[in-house]
Amino acid sequence: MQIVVLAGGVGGARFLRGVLAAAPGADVTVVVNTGDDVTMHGLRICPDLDTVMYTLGNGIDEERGWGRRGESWTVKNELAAYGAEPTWFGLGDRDLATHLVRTRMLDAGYPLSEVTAALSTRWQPGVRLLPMSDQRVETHVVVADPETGRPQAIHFQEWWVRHRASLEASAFVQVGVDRARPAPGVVEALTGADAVLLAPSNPVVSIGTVLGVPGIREALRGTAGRVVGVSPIVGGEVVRGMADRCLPVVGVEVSAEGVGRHYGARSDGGLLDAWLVQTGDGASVPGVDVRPVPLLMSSPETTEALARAALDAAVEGPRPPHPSHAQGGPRDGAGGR
Ligand code: FO1
Repeated sequence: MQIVVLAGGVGGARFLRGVLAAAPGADVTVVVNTGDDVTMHGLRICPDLDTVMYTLGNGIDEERGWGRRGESWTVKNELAAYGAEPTWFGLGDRDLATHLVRTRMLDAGYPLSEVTAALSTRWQPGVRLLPMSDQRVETHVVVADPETGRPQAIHFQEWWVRHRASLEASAFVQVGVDRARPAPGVVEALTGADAVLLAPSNPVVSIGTVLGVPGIREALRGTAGRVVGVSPIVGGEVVRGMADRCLPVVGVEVSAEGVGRHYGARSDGGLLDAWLVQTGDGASVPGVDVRPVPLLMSSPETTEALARAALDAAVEGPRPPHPSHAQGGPRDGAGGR
């Protein structure tokens, strides 16, 4: 079975663990957001690629959800002793080796997709890890300058890490996306997939950024298989991250229904054939097979069950919309879980 997953950082990486557990023999390709990428202290950092690679390679710090387990911060502290900005971004000693190898390969002219494949040789994530593009795309956030009140754009990492998304954002701009092309293998993987899954990642700055690369949305909509999304919003709340700070900026309600309608029905120019929402989160998304399932990835078992529900939705044909589903009521027998 050919599975393609669009993913961002922490939520996407956790979901992928479930996909690998639910479909051990499948051929899984992950198309990862690179809009969070940033250059700091002269090094190119790819947070979402690294989070997926470390998580599936069993090197992630589970508590933080980013960076390496058993990390130390000697270099970070030495940089701070020099007053070398940015001091607000945590670069761990082990993590630095990844950025040093990646930066050296990029400087030597290797495209990001080849660099990622080389780094994955060590980590063996068990999936084909593809950046959404080999061209640089960076998400910048338009905020009001604290002194002058005038709009200014800051890098997503500064907004998220330095300011904890506390600055009111008026827009997200994916700098360079117009010149970006899907990385090698992305379109082919999407076109030939039996199942395309939208991980429960940030619909705006992660999934949205991937879909913004010219050619990716079209390839996804034209896929041979079914497209199944997993809501990142549970009970009107974001489980982790800052989707609740991002969705209002693009005029989307912070709810499973809001995000489902934002992605839209594939039969109506949108993306989704099916949409997994938290049991009890009534969500009506016209033209989409909405399936209430337990969404919280609180253990390997629940994560695997969620991934299996997504794959079930991908392999079963469209089910007749059942009135009880709209209210997240009990499952019917046919195809229910
Ligand atoms: N997130 C933080 O909240 N604080 C940090 O200091 C930080 C450092 C960092 C370094 C490398 C890396 O790959 C990720 C890092 N992150 C940090 C997480 C990162 O901001 C997020 O994972 C994504 O960009 C958002 O999904």
